[in-house]
Amino acid sequence: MTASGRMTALLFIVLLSCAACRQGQVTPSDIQLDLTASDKRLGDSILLVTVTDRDGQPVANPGKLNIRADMNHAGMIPVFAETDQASNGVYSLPFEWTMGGSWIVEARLTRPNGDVASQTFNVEILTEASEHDHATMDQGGSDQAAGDVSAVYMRITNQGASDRVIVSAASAAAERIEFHQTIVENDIARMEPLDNLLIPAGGTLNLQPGGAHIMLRGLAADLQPADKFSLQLKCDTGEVYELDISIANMMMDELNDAVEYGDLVFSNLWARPAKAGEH
Ligand SMILES: [Cu+2]
Repeated sequence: MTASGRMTALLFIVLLSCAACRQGQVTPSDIQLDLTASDKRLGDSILLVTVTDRDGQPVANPGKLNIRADMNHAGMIPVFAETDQASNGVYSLPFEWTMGGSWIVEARLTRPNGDVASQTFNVEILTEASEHDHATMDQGGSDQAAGDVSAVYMRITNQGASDRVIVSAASAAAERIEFHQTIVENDIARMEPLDNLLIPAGGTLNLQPGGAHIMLRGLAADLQPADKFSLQLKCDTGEVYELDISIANMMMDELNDAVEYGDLVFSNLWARPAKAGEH
């Protein structure tokens, strides 16, 4: 890239960076958390988390702050940070955005008395390349709202002696369902279609953020955290597996939802919350 191209790209990034927007709230009503990032480009940044009371005044001794940042869709391993050093109700944490894309950042404050206040924020880390990929993925789908996609993750273990191939998926929750693989190049994640999902004999396939996943497009209704929907996976043997998918912001430790169909064991079935588009 030429120097002027680089400048243009930088300008592009700066123009497209939007403020972190508050997403969900699980917090005692007398504590308010706010989060801003000094830099919303790939790489080093500083997260400023402000703790105020119900009158909007800084909280003097807020407690211990934990940060967990997950990528919304084409995700990677979560990034964690923690500190107990606040100055006049403001925490300042060095942080690294490891990928371009949409992030969900959870700020969790443990008060000195043990109370927990937690708040999640959406942060867009945009790059010229990720914008391009986004446009490529969405072509032909200009009628879709930005939130009109979700991804399903799960673990599938094959206890049998022969390979199994999942050839298609269907659900009343979405118009179109595709198998994707997330590819990371130059710190940018993009998705490539997969023809099918192979679970080798005696092996396990993990569908997870940053890897293979089942993509839902054209949602029939909002996918709300704590709700469930059903998904049917069709095997090359002709069998159809009926699965309950939990909707969650990020992977739970254990959902204890394992279900067996013959040699196959499905577990940790979850999907990202998302808003349905206008239909
Ligand atoms: Cu995808």
